[in-house]
Amino acid sequence: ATAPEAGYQAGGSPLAGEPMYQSANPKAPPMTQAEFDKARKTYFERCAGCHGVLRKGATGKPLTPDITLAKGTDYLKVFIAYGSAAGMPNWLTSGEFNDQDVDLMARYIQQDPPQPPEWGMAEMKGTWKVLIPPEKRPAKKENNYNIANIFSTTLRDSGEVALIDGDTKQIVNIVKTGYAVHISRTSASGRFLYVIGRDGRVNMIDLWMPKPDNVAEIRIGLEARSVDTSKYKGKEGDFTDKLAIAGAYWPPQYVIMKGDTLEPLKIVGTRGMTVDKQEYHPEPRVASIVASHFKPEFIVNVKETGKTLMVDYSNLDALKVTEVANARFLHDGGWDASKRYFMVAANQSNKVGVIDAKEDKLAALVDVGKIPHPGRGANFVHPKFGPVWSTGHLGDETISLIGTDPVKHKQYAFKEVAKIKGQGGGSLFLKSHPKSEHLYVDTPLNPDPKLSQSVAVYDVKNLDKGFTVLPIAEWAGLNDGGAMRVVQPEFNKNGDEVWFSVWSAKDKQSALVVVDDKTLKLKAVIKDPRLVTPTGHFNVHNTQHDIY
Ligand code: DHE
Repeated sequence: ATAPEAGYQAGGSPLAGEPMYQSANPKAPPMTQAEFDKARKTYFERCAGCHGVLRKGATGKPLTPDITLAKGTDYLKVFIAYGSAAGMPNWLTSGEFNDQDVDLMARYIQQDPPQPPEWGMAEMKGTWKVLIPPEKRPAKKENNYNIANIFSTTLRDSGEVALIDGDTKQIVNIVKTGYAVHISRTSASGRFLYVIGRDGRVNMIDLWMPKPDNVAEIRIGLEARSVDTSKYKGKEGDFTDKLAIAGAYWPPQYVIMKGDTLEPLKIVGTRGMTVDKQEYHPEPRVASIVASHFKPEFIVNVKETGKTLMVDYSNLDALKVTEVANARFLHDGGWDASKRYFMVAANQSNKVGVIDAKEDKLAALVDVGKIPHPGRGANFVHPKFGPVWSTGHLGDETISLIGTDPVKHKQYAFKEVAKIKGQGGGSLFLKSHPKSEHLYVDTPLNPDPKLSQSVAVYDVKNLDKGFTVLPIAEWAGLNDGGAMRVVQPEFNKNGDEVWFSVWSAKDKQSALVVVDDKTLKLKAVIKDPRLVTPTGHFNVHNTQHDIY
């Protein structure tokens, strides 16, 4: 069977379209130029997400020629065709590849990996556009929207975000962004939204405009996933809306930009040694980034080296980076309720690293279930364990609760204090809210449509009671028969309703479903032909204040 992660990779790397020089390895089976070109495209679309651009391995095994040549074509073909229990998809038997494709890919991965181009200051400046300069922007809010309750919804396959008024449920604007757009984050003031596409394009949207729209954009790399903005205000200065940061998968680097124009100021590469074996890694991708509330610092999580970088942005000319040893394959994460501890999933290590943002050190490495995937996680107060942060898992059905209060609940702090049973594996996101008594857990990558189309809800005061199932996709009332996945709970500003995406294929109807948090009843369904492949959604207020 195909592992859930394979579906998760669908969409492919934007590097597939980049020109690359491909040389033949004299020891490898021969290939024509046309075969190379076809295989390279397939590799970036299907394989690079797990095995890496340079095939050094990440969630998938390394596939460098020293390894693949020793295995040989016949051996490799079996793996590609039938997959493995460790998570390799069965490309032939699933019907995605035919026999020729399998043979082609088995020969291709014995060649030297081609390297995509670098992307430095000149390339960034070449793509940087200030569409509306700061002095021409509104001096005050020029619309009647309650902008704190606007949702920025990712329209993944149309390369846009939908800005939706959370009060009226009307679409405010559909804004053009990067390819296979990924996440939105807000500035510290809540006025600006920053959106990153998988192609490394960052868009900056001004919510004070009569019709909120792009005011600046830039490409910070050829492939990327994360963006955030400076949030520190204190004795070392007021950095509200001053800086933005984006992290790239390729080239492996992060860039700090001016918060009002996206002018790139400082680029820092992440190539280097891994945390455990201390081996050189040529493409450590930048995963989640958050802004510290304690210090003028960005917290940058580097996937393949397993390091968390505390980047002090107070003096970019004498950049101080504290390198905290964490665990490999850092991915997504969020703050605990006090916003002192950043909880980040080291997904293939089955651990959550706890970063103390006040002391700039690792507070703990907590063993959890198989492939934790929290999004930003969910915080709530447990009757016994006190404040906890929680994560679901891609690889099993459990939800892990980790105590986060080292003062009043010391014995539970930074330990997995409970494992609760969920609907099934394939969970991506879960959410609660300080005003809610519920915890919502999605399972969009579960192979059973019943589970991928519904969510589990728990009463946080009575977790032993088990969960209630909300049939979100059914409530959306979409009748065109396509595959649907229900993804990412997100609360509104008041914390009394929860939004979900019903994510259908690009050519099929999708919807957003809004649930009343008190009654767990359907409150609204938002349908519009412009809502193409909605996935993540980000409430301005909750994102601005890191409430989850
Ligand atoms: Fe994401 C967050 C990377 C696939 C929806 N995703 C993140 C973060 C990273 C990441 C590093 C953390 C960003 C941060 O906090 O700064 N995502 C990746 C991948 O590498 C991966 C596995 C494969 C890929 O090809 O991109 C991937 N992600 C997906 C999807 O298929 C999802 C479900 C749908 C989509 O829109 O593409 C998806 N990822 C999200 C969302 C968040 C996210 C909604 C933010 C969650 C939040 O609450 O903050």
